[in-house]
Amino acid sequence: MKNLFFALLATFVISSNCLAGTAAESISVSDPYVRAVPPGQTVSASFMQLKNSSDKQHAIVNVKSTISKVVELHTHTHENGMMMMRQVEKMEIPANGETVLQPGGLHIMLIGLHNELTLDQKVSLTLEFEDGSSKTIEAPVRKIMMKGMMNSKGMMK
Ligand SMILES: [Cu+2]
Repeated sequence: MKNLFFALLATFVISSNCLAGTAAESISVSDPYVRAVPPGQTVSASFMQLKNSSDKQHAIVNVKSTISKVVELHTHTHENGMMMMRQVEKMEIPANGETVLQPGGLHIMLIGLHNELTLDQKVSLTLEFEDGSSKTIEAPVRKIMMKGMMNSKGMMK
């Protein structure tokens, strides 16, 4: 009950804009998942939707996880007709806006997986924000169709 009271109070304070909350308080994460990969593949990626309920722009500046040796923030760019991945310093979430991490766009790259991923396994990811706050989420492993990334022969472009 006490927690509910504080949750309601926090919501009121943030929505009334008297006091700006931390990035972790302002950013909500929905539908996070990690892409299932074939056995032997040691690289995967995580996707999710990030919503900012504050009047201030926030950004993810780092992600930590024990699932892989390295975790990087990536985006995709088209160069000479090829889809290339590129590391980015941060992922911005605009004030009162949304940023979507999705196949073919922004993603959290998991490099050097320590173990094979199993379907529905929960992967713990800690999102670190520009103001030093952080949020830990559980992203289940899911099979995904690489929508829009296959050509007519079903090959990756
Ligand atoms: Cu990548």
